[in-house]
Amino acid sequence: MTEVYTTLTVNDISPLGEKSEDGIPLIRLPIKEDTRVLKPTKEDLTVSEPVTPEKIEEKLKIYGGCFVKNYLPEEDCDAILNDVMPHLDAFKTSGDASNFISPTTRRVSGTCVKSKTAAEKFLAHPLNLAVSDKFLGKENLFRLGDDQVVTGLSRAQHNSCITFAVGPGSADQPLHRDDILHHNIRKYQDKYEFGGETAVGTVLALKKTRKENGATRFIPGSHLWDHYRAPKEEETVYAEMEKGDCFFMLASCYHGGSANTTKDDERIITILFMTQGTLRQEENIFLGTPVEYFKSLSIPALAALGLQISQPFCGWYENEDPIKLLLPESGYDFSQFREVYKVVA
Ligand SMILES: O=C(O)CCC(=O)C(=O)O
Ligand SMILES: [Fe+2]
Repeated sequence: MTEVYTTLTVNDISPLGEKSEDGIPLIRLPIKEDTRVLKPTKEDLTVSEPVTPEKIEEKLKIYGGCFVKNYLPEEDCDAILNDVMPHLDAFKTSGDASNFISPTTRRVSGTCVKSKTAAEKFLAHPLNLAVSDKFLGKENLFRLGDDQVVTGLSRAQHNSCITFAVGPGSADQPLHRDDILHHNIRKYQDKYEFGGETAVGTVLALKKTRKENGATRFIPGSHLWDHYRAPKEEETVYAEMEKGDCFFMLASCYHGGSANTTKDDERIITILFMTQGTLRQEENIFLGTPVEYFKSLSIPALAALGLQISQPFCGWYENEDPIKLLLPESGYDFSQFREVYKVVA
């Protein structure tokens, strides 16, 4: 293995104080030898039956992404589609000035508060909860006084859930990492290390997705790259899926929506991201959502939305865990601390 640096940070990017011919300021990036390219087959990337969180975890550690066939039944996909369709139809866009979202792409944010099926079946899917907790959950020990130790459990929580309808004529989205929103600066890794991931995504195909209609493309193994390596188109693999299949992806993995070169085949997917329970959520889904909606949800869905406290002290409302206040009849009790230990000298 070529020797690589592991200690550089974003501060090692130096502005040169000069501009290009078109007036854009120039910077210098550190150059590093990392030419690793993975070329897995579709089969390598697909989790075998019976699907377990451990099998998904294994693939994500190696490739940064993996497929789960028949993740949700067709009727759940149809129910989500039905719930978001009026919002999609009402969507007006002129695109994104930075070419990140094509003007021919319609999108609905807050899918988990616009579709109860999305919240209960997609967000609270046991595989999503288990896998996101594995990569994003935390459980640590903290001192109270001189001889007590408590534990605090911080589960993964909803970050964003957006339905995209990528229309014919949409262009390739630039390859990117979705953890840029948390300013996550990745270091080179030989082998996947837990602790540095800030988000885990699942892309659900609400219709068949294929290269021609703009399937998400991603770079297997790019979750192990440092902050400086540039993603190249020739390194990508297309996440082609049947309706109801899903693609798990670490946010540190390079990916992007692709060009839809068809005449009339809109690609419709819902992308859910989970984040750490101690980080700021990308979407503010609480503003504008009637409290009755939250009261109608199950405990697992509320917890996954971020309405369960992250032990010990993150996210409470009026000194209580929000779920206790939303569902007072449920007998729910999730205390501020998890367990108390006495220190053995
Ligand atoms: O359209 C897709 O498949 C991916 C979209 C995406 O990665 C994003 O908007 O961040
Ligand atoms: Fe993305």
